[in-house]
Amino acid sequence: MSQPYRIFGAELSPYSVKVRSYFRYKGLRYHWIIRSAAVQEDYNKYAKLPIIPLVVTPQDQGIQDSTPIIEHLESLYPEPSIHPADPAAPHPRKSLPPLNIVNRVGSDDVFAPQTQAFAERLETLSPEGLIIQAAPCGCSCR
Ligand SMILES: N[C@@H](CCC(=O)N[C@@H](CS)C(=O)NCC(=O)O)C(=O)O
Repeated sequence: MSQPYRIFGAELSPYSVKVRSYFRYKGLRYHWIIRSAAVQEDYNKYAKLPIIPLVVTPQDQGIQDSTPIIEHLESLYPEPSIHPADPAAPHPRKSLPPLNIVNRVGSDDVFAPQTQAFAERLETLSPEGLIIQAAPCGCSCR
């Protein structure tokens, strides 16, 4: 069996959580590594930009920028699709207005949820196509 992916990220980084949501949704094996001084040397081996998330593939390649990361993985693992079966389905934000939920990966429609814990819970549920991002994270998101 191949090595799991590695995700260098942080709990309060919305882009990191977005990518981790994707891995959970796809059922892909990964190790979640909190970026810290202790792992900086390893992080530096793969990161071209000083940002998280950083995904390291089983082939030992670093990938950055959450949307390209997800697009790359989606080309490798098309099922289950992240795209709703019915493109005309009502946008989930309409039914959950207090939260900031996007139903397509790569949207920049991201804004503060009521609480991080609630977002985490919903993220765990991860219904089809839902990617939940929590912001602001306190770090410098680009
Ligand atoms: N476009 C990037 C943005 C990534 C980004 O802004 N990451 C922030 C954390 S949310 C970051 O690493 N900022 C620099 C830092 O915290 O040192 C993506 O989608 O992955």
